[in-house]
Amino acid sequence: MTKWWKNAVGYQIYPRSFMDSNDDGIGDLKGIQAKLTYLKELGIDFIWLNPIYKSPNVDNGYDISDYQAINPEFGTLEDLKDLLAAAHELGIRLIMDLVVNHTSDQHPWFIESKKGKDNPYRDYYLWADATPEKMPNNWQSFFGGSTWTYDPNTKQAYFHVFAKEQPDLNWKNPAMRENIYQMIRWWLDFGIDGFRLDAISHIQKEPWDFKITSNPWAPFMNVAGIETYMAELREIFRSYDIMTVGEASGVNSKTAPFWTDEESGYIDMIFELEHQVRTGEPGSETGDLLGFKKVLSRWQKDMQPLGWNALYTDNHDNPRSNSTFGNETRESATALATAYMLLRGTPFIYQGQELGMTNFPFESIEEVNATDSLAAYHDCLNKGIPPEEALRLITHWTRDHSRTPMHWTDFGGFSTNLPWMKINPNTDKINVVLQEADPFSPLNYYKKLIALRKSLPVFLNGSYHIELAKHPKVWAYTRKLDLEEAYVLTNLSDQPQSVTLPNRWVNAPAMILLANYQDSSWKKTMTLRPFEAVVAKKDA
Ligand code: ISL
Ligand code: CA
Repeated sequence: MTKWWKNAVGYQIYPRSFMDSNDDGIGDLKGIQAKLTYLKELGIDFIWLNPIYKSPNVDNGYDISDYQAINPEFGTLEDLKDLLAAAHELGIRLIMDLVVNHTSDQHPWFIESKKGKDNPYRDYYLWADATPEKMPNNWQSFFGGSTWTYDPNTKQAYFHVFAKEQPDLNWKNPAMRENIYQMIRWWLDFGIDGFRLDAISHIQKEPWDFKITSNPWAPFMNVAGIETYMAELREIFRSYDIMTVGEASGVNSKTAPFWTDEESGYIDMIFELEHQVRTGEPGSETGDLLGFKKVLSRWQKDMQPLGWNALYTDNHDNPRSNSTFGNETRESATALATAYMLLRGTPFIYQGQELGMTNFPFESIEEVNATDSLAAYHDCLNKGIPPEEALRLITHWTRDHSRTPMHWTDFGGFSTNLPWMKINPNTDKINVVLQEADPFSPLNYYKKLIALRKSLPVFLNGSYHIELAKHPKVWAYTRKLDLEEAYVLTNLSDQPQSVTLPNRWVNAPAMILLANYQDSSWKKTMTLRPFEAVVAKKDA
C-alpha cells in the first residue's frame, strides 16, 4: 500500500511570521488554526511547524530549553491540541521540528552539566580540557567562530556546531539518548503525525584530534557511527504511522537511498541542501539555475527506485527563490513551482512561496534578526568594512528574507500590532486577497499544480528522465509509468529560449495539462517565453 506521505503536499509554517491571533505582533498557534481552511483550499495535506517549544530564542526556537512545553509566545499545549484536532478534522496532518543535535544552554540538563565534572548530567554534553587560550581543536562552527566555548569554573570547554547558546548533546551517552527517546515517544503519543529532524546528520562527531583537510564541516557531517543512533530512532518511528523527513547535509545522493529505503531506511525522506547553488561575487550572488537543475536531476536519478526525496525550493534558512532564482514575477514564481513540484518525491511549500513572495529590501542593521547574519555583520565591521557595505554583504543572502510576515492583505493583515519583523512593503501588490481574486495569480496556479500532481499516478510513481540535458536555461524532463508519460518543460530564464523537443515528446499527440502563459503551444521546435512552463502528457 502506498504510504500516505508519498502522495501528499506539505506546507512549512514559520509560526512567528504566519498569523498573529492576539495582536502582540508575533504569530501563534491560534493564528495558524484560523488559516487552516486557506491551506485546505490550496490542497495541502500536512503542515510542518518550525520549533514552537520553550526557548530563549537565540536561534528563533532552535535553542530549546524545554522539549515538552510550548513557548508562551505561541500559546499553550491546549492550543496545540486544538490545532491538531482542527487540522485532523480537515484531513490535514501535522509534523513538528525535532531538534536533538543540541539544546539551549538554558535547558535544565545543561544548567546541571555546567555545575561540575561529577554532575550526573556532565556527559549529556561534550566537554574537553581547555585553557582560555587553547581550545581542544580548531574546528569552526556553522555560525562562525570556534565550536568550543570555555568554562572557567571547570577549566573545560563545551562543544557546539551552531551558536554557543546551543551546546551539542552527547549521543554517545545512553542515558541521554534514552531521555530523548522518551521525549520523542511522548510527542508521538500526543498525536502528532511525524517529525522534521533538524540538523540530524551532525549528531555524531569525529574524535577531537581529527585533522580537517578540505571540508571544514567534515568532523561533524554524517560521520561513521551515526548508523547506530539512526537505527535506534528508526525503531521508534516504525512503531507509529508517521512520516519523518531529515535535514541531513552530508548524506549524498548515493547514500540517501539507503537512508530512505521504504523497507530498511532510517527515515522516510531527506531534504538535500546541495541545490542552493550560488553564482557571482559575495554580496551580489544569484542562484545558479543550471546548478539547481543539475543537482536536482542527480538526486532524482540516484534516488530511484529505492529512495524518496523531499522536494523544496524555499525554506526558513534561505532567501526567497523567486528573488534568487527568479526575477520576482508571477512567471518565475510559477515556472520554479512547475519545475520542482512534479519531480518524484514529496513537495513542500514554504509559507508565502505560493504567492511568489520576494526578498526584503533591508535598509538598516536594526531590521536584521538572524543570529548568523548578525555575527557575520560584526565580523565585517571588525575587518574594517564600512557599515553600509557590511549591511549589503550580509543581507544579500540572509535567511531573514524568508522570515518576514506572511502577506494576507494589501497592508499585511498579519497582526494589528507592530510585527516582530517588518512586513515587506510589496504586500500591497503580492497578497492573498488579490491573488484569490485573480485567476492567473501564482496562488491559483499552485492550486492547479497541486491538483494536477495528485490526479495522475505518473507524478507519484513515474520514473524520471532528463531531456535536453545540456540546455543551459531550460529544464525539461519526462515522468513515465507503464504507458503513461508526462512531460515537464520549463524555461528557467528571463530571456526567450528556443528548443527542439525530443522526438518521443512529439511522435504521439500530446495534450497540454497546465501552462503559466495563456496560449502555450506544443511543437517540435518552439521558442519559450521568459519563465514559460508547460506540462503535457502523451495523449494515448
Ligand atoms: O550543514 C549545514 C551546511 O552545510 C548547515 O546548513 C546545517 O545543516 C543547517 O544550517 C541546519 O539548519 C537547521 O539547524 C539550525 C537552525 O538554525 C536552522 O534554522 C535549521 O534549519 C540549528 O538548529
Ligand atoms: Ca501572537
